[in-house]
Parts: sequence; C-alpha cells; structure tokens
Amino acid sequence: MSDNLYALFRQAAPGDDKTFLRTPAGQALTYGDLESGSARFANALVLLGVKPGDRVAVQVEKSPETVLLYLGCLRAGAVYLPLNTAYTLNELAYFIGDAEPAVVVCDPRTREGVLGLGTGAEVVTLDAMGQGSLADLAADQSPSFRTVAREASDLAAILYTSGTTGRSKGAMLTHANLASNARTLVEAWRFTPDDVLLHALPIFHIHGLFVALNVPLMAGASLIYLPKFDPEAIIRLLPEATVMMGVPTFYVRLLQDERLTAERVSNCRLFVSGSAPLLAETHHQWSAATGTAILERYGMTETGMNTSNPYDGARVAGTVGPPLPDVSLRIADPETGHPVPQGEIGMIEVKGPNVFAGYWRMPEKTAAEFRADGYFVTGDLGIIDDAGYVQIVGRGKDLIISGGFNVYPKEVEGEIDALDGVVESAVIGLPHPDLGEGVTAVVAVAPGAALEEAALLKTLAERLAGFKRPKRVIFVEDLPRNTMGKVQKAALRERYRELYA
Ligand code: MLC
Ligand code: AMP
Repeated sequence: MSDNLYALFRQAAPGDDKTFLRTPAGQALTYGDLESGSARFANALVLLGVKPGDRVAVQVEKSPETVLLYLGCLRAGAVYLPLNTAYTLNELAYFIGDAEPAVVVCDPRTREGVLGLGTGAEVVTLDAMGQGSLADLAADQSPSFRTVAREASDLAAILYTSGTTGRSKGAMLTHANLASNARTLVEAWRFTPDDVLLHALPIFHIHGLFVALNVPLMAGASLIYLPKFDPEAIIRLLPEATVMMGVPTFYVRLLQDERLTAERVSNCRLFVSGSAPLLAETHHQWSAATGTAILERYGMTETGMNTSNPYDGARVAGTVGPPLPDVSLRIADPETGHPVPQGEIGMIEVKGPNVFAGYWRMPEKTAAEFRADGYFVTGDLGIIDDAGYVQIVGRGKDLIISGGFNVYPKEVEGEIDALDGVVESAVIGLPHPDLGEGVTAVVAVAPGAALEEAALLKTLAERLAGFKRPKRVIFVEDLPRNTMGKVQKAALRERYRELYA
C-alpha cells in the first residue's frame, strides 16, 4: 500500500460530491474536485520537470488553488516548500538558494524578481485569484494522475524555521510525520465528516497547513475558507462553523466585538488556540462571552502537535494539556538531558512519529538538537503539573512570537547593525495587547549620528518581512551589559515593559 499522505486523505474522503471547501466569495471545491484538480497540478509539475524528491517552493496568496497545488505536490512525490507571503526578495533568495527547488511558484508580481535571482528553477505563477501561468498549465492537463508511492520516510514538505544563530533551517517532514499527527488530532479532537472548520489562518505554516487543513482532510470534513483573518467575516460565518482554529491574536480581536455571544457560537463545538501562549485572561474572557472553553495545544514546525488540552475534561487556562497519545514528552535538564524531578522546570523534549527527519542539509545542527536516545530538544522550558498537564514557562531560545509569527532577534539586529550610525542594537519582545509580544529595537547610536525611527524602519522594509520589523525603535547611548560584557536583554525588557500597555 502506498504511504503517500494524499492516498490516506483520499481513503478518508466521504464521497466525490461532498463539499470540501467553500469561500465567502462563492467558490467551492468538492472532494471530487480535489481529486481531479490536484491531478491537474501534479501533471503540470511533472511537465515542468519535477521528479519525486524535488522541492517545489511556493510563495503565493491563499486561494483554493493553493490547496490543489499542495495536494498535487504530494501526489507527484515532490517536497512542498511553502513560504510566508511577507518575505522580501532578499529573504526569498536564501530559501531558494538553500533548498534548490526544481520549480518556484510565486505571485505574478514577484516573478521578475525571482527570475532575477538566477537560480535555474522553473518559475511559474499563481495569483490570489488562483490564476497565473501554473493554473493555465494545470487547466490543460488530465484530471487523472497515479499518485506516486512513497515510503513512510520520504519527505512530504520542508518548512523553514529561523535559527537562533545563523541562517534559517529547513525542517524536513515526512509523509509518516504528517499522517500520524493528523490521525492523532482527528481522534483527540473528535473530528467527523460533519465538521465545518472556519479556516482563516495562512497556509504557509504548520498551523494553517498541517493542522487546520490536514486534519479536516483526514476526517473527510469541510472548510469555510477565508483568504485571511477578517473579524467581520468570522463573526458572520461562526453560526455555520463547528470548529475554529487560530492564534491567540484571533481570540483577542474577536473578543472586542460585542456580537460575539453564546448564541452566535452555539453551532461551534470546538475552538483551538496555539502557536503562541494564550493568556489566561483571554481564555477566561472567551468562556465568559461564549460559554465555551478554548482548547489550547502546543506544537512546533519540527514536531507538529505535541500536547493538547483534553476534548472531554478540564481545559485549563495557562496550560497546553497532557502529551498527545503517541508523543513521549519529558522535562529534562537543559545541559545534560536527564529528566528533572516531577514538578520542576526544565527543557521540554519530545519523541514520537510526529518528530521531523532533521534539518535540510544540516546534519550537525540536526545532531545538536537531538539527545542520544532520540529525544528532540524543543527549546521551550516547561513543567508538568500533578495532573499531567504541561505548562510552558519560557523559552530557552531567543525567540519573539508576534501574532503567532516567530521572529528571531538576531536576524533583525543584523539588519539594524549594518546601518550607518548604529553602534549596536538589541531586539526584544515586549508585552503587546494585540500581538502577544511586540518586536522592539533598542538601538545604541554613534555620537553625532542623527537616526530617526521612521527612516530606519523604511530602510528595514526593503530587507525584512513586515511582521519582523520593530513596532517601536528606542534610541539610547549604550546598551546595558553584565560583567561578562553580555547585553542584558532582561533588564531592557523590564525597563520598557509598559511600552505598549
Ligand atoms: C501582520 N503584521 C504583523 C503581523 N501580521 N506585525 C506583527 N506581527 C504579526 N503577526 C503587520 C504587517 O506587516 C502590516 O504592517 C500590518 O501588520 C497589517 O498587515 P495585515 O496583514 O493586515 O495584518 P493582520 O491581518 O492584522 O494580521 C495579524 C494576524 C496575522 C494575527 C491576523 O499575523 C496572522 O494571521 N497570524 C497567524 C500566524 C500563524 O499562522 N502562525 C502559525 C505558525 S506555526 P505594515 O507596516 O506593512 O502596515 C507555529 C507552530 C504551532 O507556530 O504550534 O502552531
Ligand atoms: P514554530 O517554530 O513557528 O513552529 O513555533 C513553535 C514555537 O511556538 C514553539 O516552540 C513554542 O515556543 C511556541 N508555541 C506553540 N504553541 C504554543 C502554545 N500553545 N503556548 C506557548 N507557546 C507555543
């Protein structure tokens, strides 16, 4: 039997006439359309020279056709490599250079720039309406395609995650990784073909792609598919949905709308939050407004979902629940990897069929993040309470999570430090009522240099995706240092704690 993830989705499909997805604009795809449409995209990719194992890099807006392209990639045995639409050409150049894709699919507006990178990849286009040279090519292809057989260990996708040091790393995810996590979540969250998931997440990260898309596919369920998070549309469509998934910012923003009531969500059996910490306050406010408890879960690109609050039983604010059934999770001494006594803080380490196959072409970095007994070191610090629930208490990695997107300070500092008049900079995350953490730059200026916030941000706009750019820049004479000479970021976070309050 083929272990291709698509073949598993196909087995779960409830019937070709059943709707898989519909958009507020009136577009719809049935499960039959998924089969024929993904076949056309798979045939188009093969025609472009894609062979099993080849990477297909995709930086496009969220359209129904993007789903067909994703599934077409799986069927062709290619490795799907989605990229944040906010990435600048400067950022894109690294990913394309590193992954060496056979094909790059981009928006027509970025085609020239991508061609200019001179990577040798075929460059084809797909716009927000699902049109472009790739769509044209696919339209001419056969609606049948024999899904390529894959071993469980063959790669289905590479997703880049920023590194604390050095460049981004491509996390290699296998067909088996994605299949096991999707199956586990269908069970844990009681998905059935009757479910209708309100999908407003981007599909270039695992939350929107492997959780909010693979899980409904594995259950034969359906989606109301929004191009992006839009509170108006969500408030309007909630009565038609049975499940919604989002980052905490979704819930914070929806809570500001007085139309959010228990009656409006009475059809909705499940609200899931993840990708960043959900404040206990938000959890309680949501319960008060709607009478339903948000289910918080914890995952990461390298592992998919690791823990989840229970479907039945207490969903405890400020915790991410017990480990999922097939995930082994331990709290270990960050230095030695030895488990710490129950109830103590340590490094969260995980092992299981969900854990990725390593970083693309980085065997040393891969080795450095696994223990000898196969546990993956997440970089998150946590404890397990007496009830067996995991609480994330901090990050061992120098990471800011803004509105669910990860920002690595070092990357932003590198761009700022390269500017004239800057001595050095420290980029920190400060509590932000909307985004959870607001990216903030504290910049030490050379004597006599005249730097302005607006000008600095304008220069950064050419280099860095919007979500990575500081919301505020603070100019100082010197950065505080400890006796070892290390910049004291904790002191800076304390000093500016109220900046966004
Ligand atoms: C957009 N902007 C952000 C931002 N998103 N700034 C900081 N943080 C963010 N998250 C900036 C844009 O650059 C732009 O700036 C301005 O805000 C308006 O852009 P927008 O597109 O209209 O933003 P908005 O619709 O408000 O987006 C906010 C958001 C979105 C929260 C809806 O960021 C979002 O959908 N986040 C989801 C992230 C996600 O899917 N994470 C999962 C990762 S997987 P300017 O200056 O140009 O005006 C993972 C593993 C796991 O973590 O466990 O799930
Ligand atoms: P990414 O590398 O984009 O996949 O982001 C994964 C990181 O997001 C994890 O390592 C955690 O730091 C964080 N994260 C995901 N879910 C949660 C959660 N529910 N609570 C706190 N942090 C989370």
